[in-house]
Amino acid sequence: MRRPFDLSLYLITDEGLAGPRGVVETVRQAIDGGVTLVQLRDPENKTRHLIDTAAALIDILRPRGIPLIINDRVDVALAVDADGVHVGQSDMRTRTVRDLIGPDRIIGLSVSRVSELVAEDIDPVDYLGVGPIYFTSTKPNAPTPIGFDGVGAIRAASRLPIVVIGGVKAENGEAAIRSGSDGIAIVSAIMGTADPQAEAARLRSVVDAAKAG
Ligand code: TZP
Ligand code: MG
Repeated sequence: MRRPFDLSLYLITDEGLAGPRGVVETVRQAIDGGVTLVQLRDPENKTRHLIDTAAALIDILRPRGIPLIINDRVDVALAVDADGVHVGQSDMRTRTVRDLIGPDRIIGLSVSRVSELVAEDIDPVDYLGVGPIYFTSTKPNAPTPIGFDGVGAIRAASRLPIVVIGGVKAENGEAAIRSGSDGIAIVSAIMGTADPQAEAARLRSVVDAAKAG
């Protein structure tokens, strides 16, 4: 059975933004604020460092029932028994990811336009990461920003759960949910802030209120 997940407040790690506080401590504080899902994203570091970080994250997340998704690295996900893998348009094909990680783990796919909703790529996928909504210096080489109108087009074209990413913060969280998204994916607004717990709590209350309204 597919492992359950909640996209409401999806924290994506960034070691540079975490600074001396570190990724694991930043995540520990943020989950106390209400993060519902965590992705380890680290395109820079060596494999052993990724595995050590992933294992440390699982130690704090699993007792709370919060899944850990690994960006791109199927080998790292399997090495630590993570809950899923997130891939982009030029990463491993999703059907290959599914073959490797089995039926129970979660697969996320980044899309920025409707033309990327190709059936054979989408079939193995459990949720879509949609964006970037706005330009963000966290990923300056990301595709052209699509705004919330772009999210609406993808929402209309797919039944999969959606989480929006790219320049999302408390101020536009309500608009994100109104665009048809099931949650918000956040890097800098949590990883790069002085009080990750307080910021996560603020973001979570925006999402919960928008979903209730
Ligand atoms: N993919 C598209 S935009 C992005 C990623 C990983 C970065 C989002 O970072 P931020 O700081 O939440 O805008
Ligand atoms: Mg990738």
